[in-house]
Amino acid sequence: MKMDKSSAYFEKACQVIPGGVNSPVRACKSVGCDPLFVASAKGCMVTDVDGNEFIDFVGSWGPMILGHSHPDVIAAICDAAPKGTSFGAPCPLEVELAELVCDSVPSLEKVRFVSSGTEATMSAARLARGYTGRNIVVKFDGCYHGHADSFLVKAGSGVITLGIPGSPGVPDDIVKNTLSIPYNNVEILEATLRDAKLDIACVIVEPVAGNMGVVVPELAFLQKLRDLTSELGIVLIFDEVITGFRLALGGAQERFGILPDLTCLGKIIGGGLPVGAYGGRKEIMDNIAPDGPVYQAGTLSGNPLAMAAGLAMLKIVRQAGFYDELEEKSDWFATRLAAVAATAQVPTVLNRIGSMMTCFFTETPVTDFESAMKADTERYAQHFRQMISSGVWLAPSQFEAAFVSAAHDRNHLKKALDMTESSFKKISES
Ligand code: KE4
Repeated sequence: MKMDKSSAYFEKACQVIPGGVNSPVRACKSVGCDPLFVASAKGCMVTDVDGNEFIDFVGSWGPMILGHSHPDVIAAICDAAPKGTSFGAPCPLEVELAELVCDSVPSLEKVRFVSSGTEATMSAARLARGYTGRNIVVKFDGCYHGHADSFLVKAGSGVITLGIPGSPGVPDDIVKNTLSIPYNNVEILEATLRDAKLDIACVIVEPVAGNMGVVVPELAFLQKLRDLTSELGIVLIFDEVITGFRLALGGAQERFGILPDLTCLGKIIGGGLPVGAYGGRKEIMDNIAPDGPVYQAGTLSGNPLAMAAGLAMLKIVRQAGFYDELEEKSDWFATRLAAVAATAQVPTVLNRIGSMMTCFFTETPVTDFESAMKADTERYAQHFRQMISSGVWLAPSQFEAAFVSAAHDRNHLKKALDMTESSFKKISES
């Protein structure tokens, strides 16, 4: 596969951008190759600067549920742009999108737009602390909520871990108020939340984990989480940056019928432009400045172009049958993917819900961070390299989700299955 131009861009990029990329996972370090530079993307296809074309299962890490460059989204951006790209003042598009988001997501009475998922989760945690007057944030091993200091905590040794810095530059006294405990473990969850020594402000959870690879929660775990946080006056935050408008119009909370106190959104709601959001009950949200004392702000929050793109995207996903069709297509694909793996005798575990899935190279069920870490990342890297060279773009990490979009048709999916079969054959022979 020709990569001259990508290589040249990467060399130049490394001179002026750390690691040559603006987000670490894009550097493809964990899959042992250099990144390809994208020239354009349309539908489910991505074209790199050397003219190579790929069937895309990354979808910009989730936003591209309609596929790339959807005509309605592009038209909305082109219509908004000549009217101005940023006002620093409220505009009608923000109200329209806020009304649509609140109408779509069951637990939302009010929503505040920001410019990334990180801003959304960071602000939601601050609001929970301000609203409860408590300090501790509980998260789960393997869940990722963006790069705000208090979330860069990795599980330390033992089962209940006081946060230890997950990155240099995050001072101990920031993370001492973050606890990371195992996902899907009801006993440890109850022991932690009932520990009277802990002044817990909130629990933040990915209602389906996407950042250790896809891990679907036991419904009893999520329900217990909801019951305990309600009983103990702890704010429950669903980080639906991935699952929002992905798993259903109302996200995981609609799919599972469990409503959080606050919800964080991102990715899909911006139609590919930088939008994040956090929202919830008026009683909590009215504590946010300027109505309340909890401060949060942003120059580009509610950006008119991003609002226009988000509105165009949401109007399409709200059309009758959108999620049924995506579910049917994703099920068709995942069923055959699992069969290909079984035939090739390559030990894999496929975790899927809706149109998000991860094929773990492991023999044991993946139900939490510990079991996810048993996956064979070398085998995944080999699979990634074989697939990219045969025109299928997967996430450059075993611990991410693959996404099916409305733009993938049966031919695209059949080609991906054929390429998977030949890749698994090579793996089983290696
Ligand atoms: P951003 O700040 O990257 O917009 O969103 C942070 C975030 C928050 N919550 C969840 C559940 C997320 O998945 C993310 C970001 N997701 C990663 C990939 N899984 C973004 C890719 C990247 O870091 O480049």
